[in-house]
Parts: sequence; structure tokens; C-alpha cells
Amino acid sequence: MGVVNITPDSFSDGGRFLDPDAAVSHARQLAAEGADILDVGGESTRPGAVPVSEQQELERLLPVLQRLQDLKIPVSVDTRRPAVMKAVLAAGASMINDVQALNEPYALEAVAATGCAVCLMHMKGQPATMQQEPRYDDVLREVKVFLKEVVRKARFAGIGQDRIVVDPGFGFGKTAAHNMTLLRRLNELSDLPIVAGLSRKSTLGKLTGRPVQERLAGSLALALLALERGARILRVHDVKETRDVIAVWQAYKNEP
Ligand code: HH2
Repeated sequence: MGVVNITPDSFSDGGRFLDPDAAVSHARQLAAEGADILDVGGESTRPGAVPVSEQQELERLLPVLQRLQDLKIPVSVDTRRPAVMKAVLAAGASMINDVQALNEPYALEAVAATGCAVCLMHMKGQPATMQQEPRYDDVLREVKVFLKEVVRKARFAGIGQDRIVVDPGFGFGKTAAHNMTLLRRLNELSDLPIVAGLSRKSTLGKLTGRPVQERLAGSLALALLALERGARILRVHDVKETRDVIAVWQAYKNEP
């Protein structure tokens, strides 16, 4: 899953793809590099991010989505707002990636009848404050119970199991130690396909001391560990390089 951030403030590439032409050409490049899904977002959810208005989010997303309709791969939209979900699904998106796991009022209804896929993610707190000393008694258990509950609610709303993937939400109200515990035991979190979004995140800053532009090697290491621990979708900024990791891992797995 290749990330396309149409935002001025995303943590790793804010401002680079705010212009629709730049966003569309970046999306096409990621598709050409071998992405199986594109995840397009119009609002940053990085720690400390300030929410944008619904209208602004749509003004960023819709012109880009309209110009990606000929792509052969599914386009996911990273949004928390039910009205945005409805509009982007009408404009051709086939997946909703919600860092709030469809918990806004009417979010479940916005997607249930459409047939789209959904990604339900765990987040503790809200982006503005979530990284201020996050605490858990047992992070694995809390995330696992949360994911089970949001999947139950989604199923109850009429979203079939084959439409759902789940995500532990690395960095969303979690320290580097929490992230490592979740990564080590990723395969225990759910029987549904698991998405892992570790690319360029601040845990890598903690582990390597590198600024965000220099976290490719660390991101690839985490991608490989996530694959080994059962991740089915890797949400990444660097598709070409991650494809190589997947190729190496697949060859390793297939060794007789
Ligand atoms: N991480 C980010 C945003 N959306 N969605 C899922 N399912 N999983 C993630 O780990 C995840 C996500 C943060 O990364 P990015 O989109 O690059 O930054 P920003 O939120 O600053 O736009």
C-alpha cells in the first residue's frame, strides 16, 4: 500500500504533494513501482496535527481521485469523516482507511451499504495529544480487544468479514517500546489480514537517531520484520524499495 499525502503537514512528506498535479504523478509513480493499493489522504494524523475542515479535505481529495480513475489498482482513502467517506466512494475509491476505526457517528452507515473494503486501526487518544506519555497495562491485550470489538461492530453494521482488514496503529498513542511489543507479536492480534504502517515513523528516529528523510533502511528492516510476523499489507512511502524486500522475503519463504 503506497502512501499519497495531499497535505501541507504530513510528518515525512508534508507539502510535497499538496498540488494535485504532484499528487497524481506521485500516485502513478507508486503504482508503476508495484503498489497493489494506493492510500490517499487529505488530512495529516501525525502527532500534534491540527484537524482540517471537511470541505478542505474534500477539496484536496476529489480532484486527485477523479484523475486516478483509470488506475488498475484499488484506491483507499485515509479519512475519519463520514461525509468524506461517502463522497470519495462515489468518486471511485474502493477502500476506506480510518485511523479511528469508523467510530464517528454515521461512519459505519456511510460505508456499510457500499461494498468497499475497510481498514480498522487502533489509536489511543487523539493525534493532537496521543504521544504525550501513552500508557498501557498490557498493550498487546488492549489493542487485540479493541480490534475484536471494532470488527464486531462493523460486522453488526453489515460489513462482511471479507471486506475488513485491521491495523495496530504503530505510533498512534504508543511509545517505541509499545510498537516493538506489537510488532513482535503482530500475528497474535487478529485472524483478519493485518496492515502494518511503520514507514519512516518516529520510532525509527528513536532507534537509529536518524531524521525522517534518512529512515529508509530502518523502514525496510521493519517491513521485513512485519512480513515475518504475518503482516499482509505494508503501508509504505517507498514502494520500489519495499517491493524488493517482499521479493527477497518471498524467495526465502519458498525455499524447499
Ligand atoms: N499511519 C499514518 C496515517 N494513516 N493508516 C493506517 N491504517 N496505518 C498507519 O500506520 C497510518 C495510517 C501516518 O503516516 P502518514 O500518512 O505518512 O503521515 P500523516 O498522518 O502525517 O499524513
